[in-house]
Amino acid sequence: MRKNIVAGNWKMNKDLPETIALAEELKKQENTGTAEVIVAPTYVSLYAAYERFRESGITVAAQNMHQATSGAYTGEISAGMLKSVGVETVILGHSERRAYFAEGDELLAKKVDTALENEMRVIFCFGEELEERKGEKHFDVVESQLKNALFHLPADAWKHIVLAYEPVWAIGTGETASPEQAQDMHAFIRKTVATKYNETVADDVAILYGGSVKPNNAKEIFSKPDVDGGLIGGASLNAEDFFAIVNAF
Ligand code: G2H
Repeated sequence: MRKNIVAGNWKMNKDLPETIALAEELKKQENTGTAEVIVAPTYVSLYAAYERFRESGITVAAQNMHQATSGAYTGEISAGMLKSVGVETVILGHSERRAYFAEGDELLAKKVDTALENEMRVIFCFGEELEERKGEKHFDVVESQLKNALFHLPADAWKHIVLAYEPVWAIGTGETASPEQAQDMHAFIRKTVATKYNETVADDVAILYGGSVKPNNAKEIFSKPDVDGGLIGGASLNAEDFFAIVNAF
């Protein structure tokens, strides 16, 4: 049975002292609902966050990683390095990585493989751009993103995959997909996974929604049957706001 997950993607925000301060605030919050809570600070703050959250019920994720295990890749971070600082989950394929760092599905497929080889859990992000939605290509785009980056995986690898549908036009724009638009796409994603694999794989995979989720819209979005959680950007930088979203489950 799939679980509910609320993950905070801090993006390039919060230096080390700010990370520690926010972690202390987050630890004061009470999780009154059913959602697993994950936060993704920047690389330099991961270990400090991991230490602060130990035994708090909150776990730490990285926002990216390199596809190679080690070597001459100046400026990059490997899966093994993440594991060595207590990080077991990695966000891959975020639209900002795709847009600003030219990450495409072929590269992302390699990153997914490396993460899984290192026994990490992957939060895999994908979603269509505004023009694609306007041109009614959004279902095709999403299907091809899944196919190209994930459908080479064997069925049993899917227990380590979390999907995060993030329509690019709703990211950081204040514009949210309506709960119905989110539900329609999430149901399509689940059906696509069921067609490629089987009903069990599709039923068990958590599908998060991301894109301007806030305390005032989380409950309605999360009430949809195929929305199993959220990947939260802006609103994850404030402890009360983030937990208002966590507790929308
Ligand atoms: C989408 C989301 C978090 P925001 O990028 O991944 O950010 O909630 O600020 O739209």
